[in-house]
Amino acid sequence: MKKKPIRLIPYQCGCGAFSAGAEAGALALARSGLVESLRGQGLDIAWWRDPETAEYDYRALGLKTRPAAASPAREDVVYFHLTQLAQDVEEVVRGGFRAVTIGGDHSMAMGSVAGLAKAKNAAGKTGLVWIDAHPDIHTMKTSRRKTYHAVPLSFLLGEGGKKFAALVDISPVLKPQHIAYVGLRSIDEPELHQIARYNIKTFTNGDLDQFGLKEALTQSIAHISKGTKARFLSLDLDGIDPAFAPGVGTAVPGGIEAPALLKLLKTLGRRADFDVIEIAEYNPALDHKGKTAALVDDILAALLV
Ligand SMILES: [Mn+2]
Repeated sequence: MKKKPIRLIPYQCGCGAFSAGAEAGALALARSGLVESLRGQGLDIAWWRDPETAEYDYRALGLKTRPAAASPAREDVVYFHLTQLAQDVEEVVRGGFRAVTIGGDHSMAMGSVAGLAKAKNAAGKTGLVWIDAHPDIHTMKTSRRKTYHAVPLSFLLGEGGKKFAALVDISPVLKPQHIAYVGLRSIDEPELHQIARYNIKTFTNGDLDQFGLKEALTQSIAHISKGTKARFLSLDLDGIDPAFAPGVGTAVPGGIEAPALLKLLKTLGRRADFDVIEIAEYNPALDHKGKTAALVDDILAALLV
């Protein structure tokens, strides 16, 4: 089977997180030679938007400083980038490419998943594997710091209100039975309630210890493939243990071991043939000598080469 060419889409927004830093992720990966490395491994791959010149965080709206958390200006920045990301993913997928979205805080999933659903005419028929320490299923009411990277799943399930629905054009984007969580280990009380209410397939880190990562990923991919016509993998780097991925804003000890994950992405991940692969929450300022950047390179090589 001929491999689809790949286009990388940057999400240079960190305003969905309480602390700044993730907005610099795509640019740092571009400068560390991600595309050149993957091309060297035989892939047809290029940036859809060059991170060097693409719209950057709050500066995209002409602001001089980062707007305060929970302010209307903060929402404007996030929605600006989400709109662009949703359009980019839709265009890239419609163009016959595989899309890889590079963040950026995890609010990005609201735009990227919506973009895929639109491109494939798959609202309510898009499957999502979500590898993360956090379920990101707060609402703006329950998120303690009112951050957009805490709410993407709720928004995609139809709890984003009129403004978000207008932004993505389709709502709800996802059905709860088409989602699988892998690697959760920091779940807030209101999120536990959401997961139970929606009955979302979940493998916590404790479950991974019990069943093994291979079984969890096998079941997750099968689960999200049932009754869907598009498949999305969203990988928050904090799902991986901070020993392997230190460059994240909200590190939680005890995560997935990178070597085991890479091995399974090469087999199960490749076979799953995800339409869009998302790498979220890379924070280069917190990285240790490019360790996390090198891991991103390895993850994409495992899935794509
Ligand atoms: Mn996340």
